Amino acid sequence: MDHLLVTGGAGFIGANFVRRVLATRPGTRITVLDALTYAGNRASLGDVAHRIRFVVGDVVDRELVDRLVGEADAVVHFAAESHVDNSLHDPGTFLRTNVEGTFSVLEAVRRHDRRLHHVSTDEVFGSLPGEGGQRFTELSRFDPSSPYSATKAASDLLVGAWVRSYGVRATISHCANNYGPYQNVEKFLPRQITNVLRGRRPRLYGAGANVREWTHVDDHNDAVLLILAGGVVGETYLVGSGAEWSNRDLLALTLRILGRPADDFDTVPDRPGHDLRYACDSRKIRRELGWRPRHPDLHAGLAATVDWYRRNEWWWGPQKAATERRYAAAGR
Ligand code: NAD
Ligand code: TDX
Repeated sequence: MDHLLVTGGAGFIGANFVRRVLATRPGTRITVLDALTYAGNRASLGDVAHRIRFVVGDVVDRELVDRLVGEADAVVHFAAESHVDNSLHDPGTFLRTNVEGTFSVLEAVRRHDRRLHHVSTDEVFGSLPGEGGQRFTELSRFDPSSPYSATKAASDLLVGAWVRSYGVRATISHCANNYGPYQNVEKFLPRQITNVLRGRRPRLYGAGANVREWTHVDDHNDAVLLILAGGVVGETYLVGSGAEWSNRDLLALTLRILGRPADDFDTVPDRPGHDLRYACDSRKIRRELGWRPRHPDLHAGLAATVDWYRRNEWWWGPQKAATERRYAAAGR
């Protein structure tokens, strides 16, 4: 894996992935392919820009993807439209990038016989009941609720079919909610943190009873690297820290870290089709590849993340007003 092609490398998880590879495997060459949509930010790689090749381009562009894949040894495919709320208003963009974009990557890795890791989400499995402690496993059936998760599920099915029909060497991971630096301010934690830093009240959807499993972005990326190095072609791996929090409780913790009273937030109308609970059974990747979260303590990880947003308003400030205008238009 001397030369990695990282699609979506200017996004939240992709940029952290690039940084992690540069820090832990300094000999690796990296090409980032990113369309620099509203979610892509070149500044997330600003201080390491001289150590990578950055190609601004669309993952749906078959010719471009074919050339870049041919030049690399392996591909890590992060590029996607990633926000559920946006998918409710503009599903077409999600179909194009998430489905057609994955098709374009698959055709290129098929032609050049390159190793592919496809980054997916636990949202493809739909919602778990609030009670009973059930978890998604590698055998759970797809039951997506949103246009976002339906297009991710479609892309996963394409990957599986290309493995079986064409012998493409691909693996898939499904991770739960990530947190950490460089996450777009549209997402739950950065939105609430930056609201408080800007003197606005956080916004909780509905009663805040929805439960998410929070995994530090570096732990997710460690899992991706382990799968690339030792994962079995054709297999899928679920990744999750085990840290389950209701949105209400996580918001209370965030407010505490920020020194604000626990009730200093507004509730807003709930998200349509809002999945109640996600949780991954990650015993397979722990057992087979030795993955362990290095940031199991959400409180410590969240405090470090809050600190990062405090120190890096230059990074998130320019996105904030436009994001909140979009939320205001949707009544949230
Ligand atoms: P993000 O929205 O922060 O970043 C996505 C990146 O993809 C951006 O840099 C954007 O410019 C780029 N992109 C979008 N459309 C493109 C196109 N047509 N061509 C090329 N580049 C394009 O997303 P993220 O949170 O970093 O998520 C990365 C991947 O991980 C996604 O596939 C997502 O489904 C998956 N995932 C995310 C989470 C999470 O909690 N954020 C959890 C599990 C899985
Ligand atoms: O302002 C908010 N208030 C609120 O209560 C926002 C933005 C969200 N929420 C709720 C909705 C969810 O229950 O917080 C929870 C987390 O919301 P998001 O950050 O939008 O994440 P989610 O919908 O759970 O999806 C995330 O995890 C899985 C990522 O965005 C996906 O890309 C990933 O696949």
